[in-house]
Amino acid sequence: MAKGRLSNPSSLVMAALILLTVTPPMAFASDSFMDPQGPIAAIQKTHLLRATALIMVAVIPVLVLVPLIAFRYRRRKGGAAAYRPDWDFSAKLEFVMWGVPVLIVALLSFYLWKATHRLDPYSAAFGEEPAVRVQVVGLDWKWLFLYPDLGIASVGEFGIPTKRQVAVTLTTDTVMQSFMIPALAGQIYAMPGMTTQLHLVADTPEVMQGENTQYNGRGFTKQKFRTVSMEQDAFDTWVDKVRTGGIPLNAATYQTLAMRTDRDEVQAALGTAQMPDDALYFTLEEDVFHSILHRYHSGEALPADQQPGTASFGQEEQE
Ligand SMILES: [Cu+2]
Repeated sequence: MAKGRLSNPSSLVMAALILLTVTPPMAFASDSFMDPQGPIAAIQKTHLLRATALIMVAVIPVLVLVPLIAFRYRRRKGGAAAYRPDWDFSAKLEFVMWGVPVLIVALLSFYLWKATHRLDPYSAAFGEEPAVRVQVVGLDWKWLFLYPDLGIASVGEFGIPTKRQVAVTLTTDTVMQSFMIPALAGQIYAMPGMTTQLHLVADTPEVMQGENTQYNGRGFTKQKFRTVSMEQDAFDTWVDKVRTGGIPLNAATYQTLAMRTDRDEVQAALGTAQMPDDALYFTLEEDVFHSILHRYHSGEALPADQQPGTASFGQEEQE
């Protein structure tokens, strides 16, 4: 497009389209429930489309009738429209005007009730095999994934097997955060000292974007991760890769990890050649998740220098 022709409205539209299609690194990762990669997001999509269709039953007649009525009953000489100044009630009209919305609300409530129960993040209703357990810890500004049964942990890359239920338990070791993998399952909050749960299933091998959707400071925009669903064989290989390439997740490495750093900064501090450029691999010896959780359960306020997310725990580098 020639420079200087942007004043043309169609060029502006073109420019907007080009901006939208410019590809950031994650652009090929599925990142919307409108492109579902698992049954939960698929039900969410159906639910949205169904609700939209139902609401259109009320919206479309209004959009069509308002201009029609305005045109038909406009003031003009010799108009054909009936003039009835004493008219004040129509049973037929009242029936339609109240009946249709009542019906729509009833149908919407029914489907909402069904979807709410079917998609309960706490229930494990998808798949027969036992779930893969993953513990997720929100930090400034990354998500830590702990696989207690596999003895591994990762940051920046969330590997899951396909067609198997993944049971996620979440907490944070800093402020409240909101965990979401749009293409797989909806948003759930994580809070310090508490746990929440989410269940995920991926249908096919795919790379999906996951994120934090609750603003929490400087590194917020970088608090994203790749969710990689893999066939069971590939998943086992990935687990081995994390185990052999990982560094131990102990008090010292956790201290570095939990500082107020975005993923690139913590990568620079802890990354090794055995890890991808945008992920950290750890081996897990202790029950890190419960020691994180229990630090908030003493009944006493946590000293500031032991609280990730505070300046005295991990002073940010001044620019
Ligand atoms: Cu809470």
